[in-house]
Amino acid sequence: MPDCDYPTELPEKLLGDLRRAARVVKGAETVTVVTHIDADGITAGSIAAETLRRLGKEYTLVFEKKITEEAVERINSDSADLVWICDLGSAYMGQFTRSGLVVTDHHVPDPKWRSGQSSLEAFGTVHQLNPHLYKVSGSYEVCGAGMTYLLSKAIDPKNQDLAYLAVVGAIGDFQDSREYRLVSWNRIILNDAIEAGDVEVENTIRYFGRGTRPLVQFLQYGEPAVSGITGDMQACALLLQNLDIPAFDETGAKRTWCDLNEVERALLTDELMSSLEKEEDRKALFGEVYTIKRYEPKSGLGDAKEFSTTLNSCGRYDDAEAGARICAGDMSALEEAEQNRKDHRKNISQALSYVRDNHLLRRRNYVQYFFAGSAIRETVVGIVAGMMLGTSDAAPDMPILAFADADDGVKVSARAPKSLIDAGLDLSRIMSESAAEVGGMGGGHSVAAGATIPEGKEEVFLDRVEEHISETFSP
Ligand SMILES: [Mn+2]
Repeated sequence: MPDCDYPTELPEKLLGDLRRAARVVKGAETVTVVTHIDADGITAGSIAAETLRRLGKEYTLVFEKKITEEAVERINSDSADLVWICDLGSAYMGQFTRSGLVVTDHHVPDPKWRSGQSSLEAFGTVHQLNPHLYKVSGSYEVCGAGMTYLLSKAIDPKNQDLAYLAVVGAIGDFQDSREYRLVSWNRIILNDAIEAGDVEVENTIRYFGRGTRPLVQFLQYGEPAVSGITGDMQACALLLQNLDIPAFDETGAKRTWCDLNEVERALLTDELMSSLEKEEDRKALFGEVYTIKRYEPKSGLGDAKEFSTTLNSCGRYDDAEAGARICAGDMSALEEAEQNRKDHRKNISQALSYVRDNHLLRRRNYVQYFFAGSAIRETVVGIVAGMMLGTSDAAPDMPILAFADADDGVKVSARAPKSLIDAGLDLSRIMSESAAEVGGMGGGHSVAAGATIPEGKEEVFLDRVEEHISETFSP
């Protein structure tokens, strides 16, 4: 799709709103930053924290898995002059009663707040910066870290050197999965990062793990799938052999995509591209990737996708702080992250086998689902659901819902195949409405959404979800 379909400049209204919010941040002496634990949240929180550090403010950085009633209470009673919430908060605007609040988020805002507006806003102390308020998508046009960066830059243009973190956040939130590249406000932010000399755009194979995955696994686990190669380790090794591309270097170390020379890359690209029949798959396979220039490819931080995966693995294992230290350039935190990442891989593959070996996947008319109970961590159950969707056990044309025990009820993670999204399915709305109908809370994005519902309501919840889906697709 040509660039002209997306804005290449930020709207005046946003710039005005950013300037007003920037004044509030600059006017505060003490600030509490509250942010989400995923890659987008960690980069957002890091941008906010660094911005405040540069301003000489007294600040603390707090991570929340999500906004619970207790979190709302903590935010409302926080004694800091200002609470700056990143990558969270918009859905709960109506519940915040404090003055001194800035929210930089991209999730669907609380509709009541939108129409009614908080009375505090009249005094200029509550500012919500969210793309939905400007009719811009929060799924592929800008993320939480992006909104946080835009405010950071409005506070001081010198903060352009933090733009690369917003690029990492956007990639972490799959904002490139619609066009296979960053577009719209994300593109504007990307251009800032390029101009600052921090990011380079490369056109190449978009498989995960350019710098860290051994070549065989790079091919084996790549998406989109290439028939005869994907999922088949021996076929991948054989392909490399046939193309005369050594899988090991002279020292016996496994080579990665980044180790390949131009000729080797061209050969492999050509082989993969010519094996794909669908134009859409070819677009997904070959396109933009984002290189973070300050880091070595093998560090796990040299590519935006790998960087965000490192941060996500920190967050999922209750160590978002290590992620924030990495964003601040503290390389001792990388070792911790590496351990987190190993645990993460092991956990996910064990969880996936658990669901498959025990034949937990069930099918209804419109959805497939499984109950993981306490066998799978609620923080990884969504990934497992997404991976299940790609296996032969699952129906390829149905949303998948995964249930796992959580501290405050039952966590539901939902993923939908792209074909259904293109046909108009909005998981975010369905999860939010269905959850509300059984006394829970939900939301998220159109392809990936979640909810927390009271224990014992699982079946009723599934009924509600099915009703909403059938309404979407009935004429
Ligand atoms: Mn986000």
